Amino acid sequence: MGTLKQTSSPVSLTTNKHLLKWVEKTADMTKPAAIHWVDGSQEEYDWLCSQMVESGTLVKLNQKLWPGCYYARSHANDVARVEDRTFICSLAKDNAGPTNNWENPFVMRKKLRALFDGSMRGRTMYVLPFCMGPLDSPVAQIGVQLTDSPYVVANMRIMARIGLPVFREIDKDEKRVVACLHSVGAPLEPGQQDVPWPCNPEKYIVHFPETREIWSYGSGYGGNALLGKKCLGLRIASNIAHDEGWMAEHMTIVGVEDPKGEKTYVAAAFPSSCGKTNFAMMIPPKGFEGWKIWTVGDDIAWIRPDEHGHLRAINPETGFFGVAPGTSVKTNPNAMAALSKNTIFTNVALTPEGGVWWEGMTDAPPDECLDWQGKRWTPQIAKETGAKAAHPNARFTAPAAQCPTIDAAWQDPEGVPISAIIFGGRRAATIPLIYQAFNWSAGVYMGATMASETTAAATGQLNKVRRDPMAMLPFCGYHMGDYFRHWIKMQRSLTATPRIFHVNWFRRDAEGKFLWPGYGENLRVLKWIVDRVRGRALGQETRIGWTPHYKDIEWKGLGFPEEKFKELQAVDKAAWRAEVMAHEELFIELHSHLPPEMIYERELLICRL
Ligand code: TSX
Ligand code: MN
Repeated sequence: MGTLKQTSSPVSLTTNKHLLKWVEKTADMTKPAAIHWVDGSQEEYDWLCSQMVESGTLVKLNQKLWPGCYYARSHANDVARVEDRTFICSLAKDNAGPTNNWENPFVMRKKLRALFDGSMRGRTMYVLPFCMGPLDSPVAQIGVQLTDSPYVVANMRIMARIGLPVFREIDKDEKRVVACLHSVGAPLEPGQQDVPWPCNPEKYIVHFPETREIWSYGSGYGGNALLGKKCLGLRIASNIAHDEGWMAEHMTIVGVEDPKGEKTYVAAAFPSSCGKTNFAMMIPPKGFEGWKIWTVGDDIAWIRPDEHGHLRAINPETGFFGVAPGTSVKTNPNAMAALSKNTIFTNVALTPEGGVWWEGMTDAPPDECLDWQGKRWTPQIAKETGAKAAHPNARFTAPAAQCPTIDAAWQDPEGVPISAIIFGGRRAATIPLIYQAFNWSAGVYMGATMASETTAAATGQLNKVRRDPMAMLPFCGYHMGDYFRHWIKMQRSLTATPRIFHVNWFRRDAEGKFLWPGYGENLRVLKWIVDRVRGRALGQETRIGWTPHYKDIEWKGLGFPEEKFKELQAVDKAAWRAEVMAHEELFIELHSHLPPEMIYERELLICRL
C-alpha cells in the first residue's frame, strides 16, 4: 500500500488474505490519503467525533442536556433513500423483477469503477467490519464496509456490532463476508477546503446479489450509506434467506407480557409512516396494569425455523435509526428515553442552548432555533412561510440498549419464538381495525396485497393507496413473485405456523375523524391476537377472515361503544370488491413468477364476496 498513512494500528487488524487483498485493490482504485482500520473502541469513536466537530460535520450538543450527543446537518440534496437510484444487478434481469431497477452487472461494474476511481482522494478510507446479529448467532451475517465517511463509521457503531471482535470472527475460519464499498463521491484536491456534508449529486446504491456485494456512491445519508441496514439487512439478506430457507423481513419484533408473566412474541410489518417504531415501544393503556410491551427490534427481523419447526427471530441491529418529527414524550416516551444520550441527530433543528428540537417534540416550539439547513427559524417564520425546523425525514441514531423496554432476550443468538405475524397499513376506509387470516397461504396473500396511503399533504395530491407487499417493496432484493413463493414454501419447514393478522389503526369515519385512538390502546388489539394464538378467544368468521367479537376485546379503561366498534370492523362488500380488483394490478405485474396460491386465494376471496 506504499505511501498510505494509517491513522490507527500500523498493522491491519485482520489476517484474512481475501480481505487484505480487497482493501489493497480498493485503495488502488479509490486512492485515499490514508487507511484506518476500525477497532470499534470508545476512544476511537470519541476521536472520530472530535475530528468531525473540527471539520464542521458534527456539532457537539450541550452535554448537560444531551450527554454524549452530536448533531449533523446533511446537504439539502442528500436527505433520504434514493429508490430511483437503487439497483439490483443480478445476472438475469428477470431475477430482479419488475419492482426493482436492474442493470447488467458487468455494465454496472464498469460504470462504478469509473466513479470510484480516485473518489476517496484526500480522504481517509475506513475499513469497517460489522456484524448484523449477535456475533455468536448462527443467523448473523458479517460485512466489511470500506467507506470514506467518518459519519458513517460513527453511526454504524450505534447500529451494528463493529470493530475488533468482528475482525476476530472473520479471521477465525475465513468466514465469507459481504463486501460493501461506499464513497460519498467527493474527493478533496490538495489544499481544497472540505464541506460539512460531502456528497455527490450523482448517486448509485447498487446490489450484486450473486456475489453478495454492495456498492454505494454519492450519498452519506441513512440507508444509502449505513450499508448494514437496508442494503445488507434486507436486500442482500433476502437473497441469502431465499437460498438458505429463512426470511429477512422489514418487521418490528415485540414481546407482549401479561400480568401473569406469560410472554408472547409477535413480528409486525408496516409501511412507512404507520408508526412502526411507536408500535415497538408501546405503553400499556389504562386498564392494562401489569401488562408490558418488550422491544426486540423496530425495523428488521431475520426469522428462521428452529429444530422444532418453530420460527425464531433476531433483530440484526443494535440501534434505532428513527424518524424524529412526531416523536415525543406523548407519542413514544421510550424512544425519547433511548435518544436522551449517546445519540447522533441528523437534520433536526438546533436550539440556542445547544439542544435539539423537531416538529411534534413539544407542544410549544422554541422561540427560535436554527433549522436543519442552519437558517434562523421562529414560529412566526414558520407561520408565514411554512418552513419546517426539522426536515420531515430527520433522524436519531440511538443505542437500542438505552430503550427502557428493551427485551431481556434482544441479543439472544437463537432469537425469540414468533407466535404471530402482523401486517398493517394506513387506510382511511375499507380495511377493519383487525382481522385474522384463515391460514398460512391466506396470510401470505394478506401480506402480498397490503397497502398504505401516502400522506402527500405537501403536493396537494389526494391520498393514494399504494401496494407495499409485506412492507418490502423497496427492500426485496429479488423478484417479488419469487418472494411470495418463498413465503408459501416456508410452511413446509414448519410444524406450527405463526398466525397471521392484519391491522389498520387509521380507519376514519364519515367526517374524516380517526375511529380508533391508536398508540397504547393498540394493546387491546394485541391482547386479542395473543388470545387467538393461545386458543383462548373464539373468532367470528367473515368474508375476509376471523374478526373479534366485541365482548372478546378488553375494553376496561377505554369505554368504546359497540356501535363504533362495528363501524371500525365493518366489511363493506362493494368496497372489498374494488379492493380485490386493485390486488390484480400488482399481480399482473408479477404474473410470470406469481405462485399459484396467490391466484387461488384471490379466487376464494372473490367467491366469498
Ligand atoms: O404511531 C402511531 N400509532 C401506532 C402506535 C403504537 N401513530 C402515529 C403515526 C405516524 C407515525 C398513530 N396515529 C396511531 C397509532 O396507532 N394512530 C394514529 C391516528 C390518530 C392520531 C391522533 C389521535 C387518534 C388517532 N388522537 C386522538 O384520538 C385524540
Ligand atoms: Mn424501515
